[in-house]
Amino acid sequence: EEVEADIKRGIHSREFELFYQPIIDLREGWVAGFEALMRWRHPEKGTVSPGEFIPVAEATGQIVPMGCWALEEALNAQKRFQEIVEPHGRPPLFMSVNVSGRQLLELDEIEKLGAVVARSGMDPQYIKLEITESLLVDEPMHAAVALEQLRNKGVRLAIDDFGTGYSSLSYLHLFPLDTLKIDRSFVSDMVHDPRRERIVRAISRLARDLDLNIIAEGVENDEEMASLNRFECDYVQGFHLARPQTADQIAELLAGKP
Ligand code: G
Ligand code: G
Ligand code: MN
Ligand code: NA
Repeated sequence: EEVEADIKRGIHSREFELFYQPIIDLREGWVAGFEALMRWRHPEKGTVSPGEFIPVAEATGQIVPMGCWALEEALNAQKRFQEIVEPHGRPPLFMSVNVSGRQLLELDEIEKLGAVVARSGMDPQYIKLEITESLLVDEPMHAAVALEQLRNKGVRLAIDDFGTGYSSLSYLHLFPLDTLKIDRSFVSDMVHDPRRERIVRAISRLARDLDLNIIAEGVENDEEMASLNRFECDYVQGFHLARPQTADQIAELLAGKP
């Protein structure tokens, strides 16, 4: 269809780009890592957000090669960023990359992701792959096998948008997860809605009891930061801390205050 052909053209014209949003260690106050977020610099439409093209790319299967490209590109950026902070004695920065369920349908697609990791030369323990909760809920048995396969490459796995699917609580123990990302719908406005705040607190406790790292998404103000501090949340991500930015902008930021 039309969008499919436009995506194909965009890939050939190198219009897709990754932005990187800093993820902050709440206790230390420093940048601990990044989430890579795809953008499409369209010649006529301007910057197109992933919400518009990822669903199409998933339906057509184009997300499979795009996802491989994104992983490779993000790991290059991670290497660049690490080289900036390393001389300052800082721990390695992690890189978190979104992976679509469509990329995990076949064994050799997973092997391709593994090959990209191996070729990068990066230590896989600092690479996180973000999987949406819905994938785990829709196809738990397939997902368990696919994630085990990925985990065997040494990468870490994060469950994204946690809390937005149906309850996947009964499945959590099935998956070799490292990190749980609380969806921004719970974080936003939680200081004005005690119920949302209690949900965030409960998810934080759950994550701690299951030995999972926790990242709160969509942090937009100091009040939210204070609550997340009380809940002993590990990491925060949101416009209040930093917006998604180009690799060049991140390099500048890290060089300025590493
Ligand atoms: O940056 P933005 O808020 O517009 O991103 C919206 C959503 O698009 C993200 O939450 C994420 O799930 C998805 N997304 C962004 N980049 C990628 C990517 O590289 N691969 C996949 N599969 N999804 C992505
Ligand atoms: O689906 P996923 O969680 O991967 O989406 C992350 C998206 O959330 C990114 O597209 C990013 O632009 C967006 N985002 C990041 N921080 C904030 C925030 O503080 N507020 C809002 N509204 N969106 C955010
Ligand atoms: Mn994500
Ligand atoms: Na999310």
